[in-house]
Amino acid sequence: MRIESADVVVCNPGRNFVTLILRTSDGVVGIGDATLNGRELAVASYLKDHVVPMLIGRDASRIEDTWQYLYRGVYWRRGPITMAAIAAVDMALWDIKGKSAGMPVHELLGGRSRETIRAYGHAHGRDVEELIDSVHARRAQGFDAVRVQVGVPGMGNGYGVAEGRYEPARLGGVPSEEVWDTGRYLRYLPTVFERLRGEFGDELDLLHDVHHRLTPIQAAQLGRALEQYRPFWLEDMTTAENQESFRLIREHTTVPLATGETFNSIVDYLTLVPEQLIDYIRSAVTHAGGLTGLRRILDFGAVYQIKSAIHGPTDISPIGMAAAIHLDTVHHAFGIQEYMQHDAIVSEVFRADFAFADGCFRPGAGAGLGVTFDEEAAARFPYAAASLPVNRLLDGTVHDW
Ligand code: CS2
Ligand code: MG
Repeated sequence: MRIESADVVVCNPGRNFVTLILRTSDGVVGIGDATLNGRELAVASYLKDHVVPMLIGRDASRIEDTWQYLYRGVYWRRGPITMAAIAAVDMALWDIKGKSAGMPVHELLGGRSRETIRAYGHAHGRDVEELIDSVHARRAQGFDAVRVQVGVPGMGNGYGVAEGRYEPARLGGVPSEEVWDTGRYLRYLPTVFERLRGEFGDELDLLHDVHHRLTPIQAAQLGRALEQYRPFWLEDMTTAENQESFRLIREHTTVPLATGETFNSIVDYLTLVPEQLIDYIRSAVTHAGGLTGLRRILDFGAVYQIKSAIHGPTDISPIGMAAAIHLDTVHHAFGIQEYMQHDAIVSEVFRADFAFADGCFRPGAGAGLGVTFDEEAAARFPYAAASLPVNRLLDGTVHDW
């Protein structure tokens, strides 16, 4: 079975997505997600101009060889653009293999290790009252784990908080700007967790995303201050380019730590994992080289009892979500799956067969990834430039977003 042709489709049913379509000589079609928020056109070009010419004529059954061919064969390894492109090819080839075998991808990966896949939802509010209402709404959907983000008084809408639905990329080729003050945040957040525990008790798992904004010692302070509220995890407490910085956090707090949504390679974890500096691996199938790439990372983490928490924001398409759910179904070191929930309009283009109910996913039984991509519908939603915000401190210094 040879790869005969490929298309790269950038569409915007409410937000931009990048989809790779591979067509084979046997008439089997595979699809993959290559969405990289705010850099969609860069990945689309990498695929169209550099990867697709390498794929035409290749044996579609050779998933591992194709992965290595695209990873080692291109010299310039790793990075978000490259690994998102490789991820899309990998997902499409697993989709083709499943369709050819008449089996869902999770059967190809080794079969079920669990019946349900626990998910966590997103709650946010401009203030604590709005946040509490948002948590109640997630509880009503059956979530027993909820990520909580809240505006900090005097700082407008902080990270993860927006009018209506939260979509991090804002329309326009130039980023919008947000303001941040770490001191106010560190003083305020413990009062929010105090209030949430008072409202929801101890059973509900509360997650929080710091989104890279603290120094290691500030992260240690926050971890200590929140320990009494038993967070399920604190995510991206500091930027992890310097993986060793997590040593300082670990020395001071036992709060579980999650990081890695901006990581795209096993190399990004070479200090964090063996030194057990984190408890959850956050990379996405779509950003970490696909099922082939991410499974390697999860296997590495499992040696150190680190669990998966595959990234599942709205800037991962339903194809990337479906691939994540297939891997969640199989991998022994499963922790939890993020589910930010796409707007209904997205299902005009992408129709996935996985199910969500009572706070959990159940994988579909359809062959391959179990997602259909409607190219005609996609054409009704053309790309629109959108950018992630830039964050500045009160004195104007650019800060991590
Ligand atoms: C967030 C993401 O879901 C999360 O944990 O960090 O929503 C992140 O803001 C976006 O993926 C950025 O595109
Ligand atoms: Mg995050």
